[in-house]
Amino acid sequence: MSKTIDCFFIGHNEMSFDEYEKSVRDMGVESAAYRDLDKNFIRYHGNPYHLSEIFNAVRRDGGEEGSFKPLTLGDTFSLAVAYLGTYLHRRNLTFDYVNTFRDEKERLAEKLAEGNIVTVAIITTLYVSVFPILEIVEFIKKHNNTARIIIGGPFVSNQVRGLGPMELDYLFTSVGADFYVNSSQGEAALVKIINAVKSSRSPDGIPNIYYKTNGGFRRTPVSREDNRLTENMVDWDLFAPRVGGHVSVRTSISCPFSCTFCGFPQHAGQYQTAGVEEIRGELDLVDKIPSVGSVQFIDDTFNVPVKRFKEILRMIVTGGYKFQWHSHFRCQFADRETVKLMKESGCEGVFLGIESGSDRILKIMNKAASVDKYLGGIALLKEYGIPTYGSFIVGFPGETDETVEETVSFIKKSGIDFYRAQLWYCDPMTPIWRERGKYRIEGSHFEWTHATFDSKRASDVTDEIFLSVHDPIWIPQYNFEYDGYFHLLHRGLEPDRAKNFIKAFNNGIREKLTGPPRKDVSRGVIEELETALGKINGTKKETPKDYDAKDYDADFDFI
Ligand code: B12
Ligand code: SF4
Repeated sequence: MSKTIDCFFIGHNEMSFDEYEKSVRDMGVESAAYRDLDKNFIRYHGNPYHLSEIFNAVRRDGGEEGSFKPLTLGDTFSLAVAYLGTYLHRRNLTFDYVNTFRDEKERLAEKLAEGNIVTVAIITTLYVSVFPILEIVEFIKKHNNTARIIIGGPFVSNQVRGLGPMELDYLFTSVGADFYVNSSQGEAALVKIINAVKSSRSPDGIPNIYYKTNGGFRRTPVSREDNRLTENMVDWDLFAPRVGGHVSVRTSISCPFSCTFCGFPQHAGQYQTAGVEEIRGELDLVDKIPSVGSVQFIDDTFNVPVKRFKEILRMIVTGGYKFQWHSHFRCQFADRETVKLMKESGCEGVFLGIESGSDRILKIMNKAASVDKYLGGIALLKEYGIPTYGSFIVGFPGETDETVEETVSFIKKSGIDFYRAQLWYCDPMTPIWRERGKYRIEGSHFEWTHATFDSKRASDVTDEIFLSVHDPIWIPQYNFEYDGYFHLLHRGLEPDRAKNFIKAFNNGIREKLTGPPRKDVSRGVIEELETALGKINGTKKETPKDYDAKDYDADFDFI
């Protein structure tokens, strides 16, 4: 009998895009949600393909099947698995994992069948629907009937915030797990659940959970977890053999700002940061992993406070690390010294949450920024050759035709390399909701009206921007985002080719939105895509040999 695994983590389940597109289409092709999704895919061989899938398809059709590893979200190692695994390991609990469900089903089935797993934990970082979770639970139950199933993470917290007690009980019962953890963290609850299961104790005294009883799910009292990031920097040595080209690192939790369209700081709890020495410790481990070429710092405001950011950058420069990095960046705080250090430390690009080109809207958003400051920051980044991506919101309360014009003019003239505009998502969990009387906000989510705009018009305007502004380059969101651009580069595509590939894909979407209805994208667009990919220089930066679980099982000394 192999050693007991106290907790088996299941990372991201990338659902079939075909089914996802159908489920959103069921809301109506004129719904704002579908129109938003429509700018993320083209039709090929009769099916919808998002940008990563079309990259995979064009390369496969070009005859690269053998050694080719498809581009998926799993290319970035799950930080939740890394973080929770480290946390358990430091508490003498054993763990194992699959980084992605879809790609590692075979291994997962084998592991589940061994019968030595105490609990299975389902990570929900990127789920906005229950379907990927249902598929995982069904799979677990098919292969194992003793392990207790625990679900936590953002999906669970979102449901708890949005549903009433009866709906929640119905959802939890239908999903079929034994425990649900409601916390923006949840690692402390996880340890307590595992220990309770191992010693057959009642989980009743564990805060922030819902657990199965004969009469439905029992909820325990809420008490915010406040685990210190500095006490749980990820021990990448535990994962090194199975990490590919990309990892995420976080140096802070939550955010010190309070933009009125964003509920993140409130959910994520008190803002906390790790010190430079702790970050150095983690980056030393990351850099030791031969395959890692790119680090994404996931902090929402990595460059604030500025003094701390410069210290981190100096540390990276001194460390002489081999990886490049990208992050979110608040460019209104950019100064020459910072940007120079960014370049020297291997910054490959930044994501700018610009949101609007109108000072009046920025004020309503409480962005603590101005158009002038943005322009100054972007100019500096450009001077040092750091690629920039700007993200914009259309239709925020206060928006008018004039402010939209200001935003369009900003997108065209600011000098950013990439952008995307998205209609405002009216989330009742965000600060602006408290001012709904003032702005006469009616409806929510993707269907809303307010005193000066409505979601239908915002969708029209967003389409117009997409159709008319070709430079900078629009980057589709679904399964790609700005991050996807770096993945293309690290797979050996030259920047111009990667840009041409994205442009060709956008041309396919424009053709779909404006041309006569057609079953498939035109041959002309496919040729553009093929030309952009050309012959990829696969030897320099291609992700290393495909991961094969069998090669690495011997390395599991943490189990
Ligand atoms: C990086 C990132 C991405 C990258 C992911 C790259 C990758 N391959 O990993 C990209 C750009 C692809 C992405 C995409 C999306 N993202 Co995103 N993303 C993030 C970001 C910045 C970091 C995620 C992360 O790694 N966090 C670090 C880990 C450690 O935190 P965590 O997952 O919350 O896990 C902690 C706890 O929640 C808990 N936990 C998690 N799972 C479990 C399970 C159990 C059992 C337990 C006990 C605990 C537990 O333990 C962890 C340690 O405390 C977050 C914002 C943020 N700062 O977290 C948004 C975020 C996760 N994304 C979000 C969204 C909405 C999306 C999109 C849906 C956007 C869209 N409309 O397309 C897509 C979804 C994917 C897709 N189909 O395209 C939302 C929320 C998602 C949700 N589940 O509700 C977030 C929170 C941003 C926000 N403020 O709204 N994203
Ligand atoms: S949008 Fe970004 S900076 Fe603003 S509150 Fe949200 S996480 Fe913080």
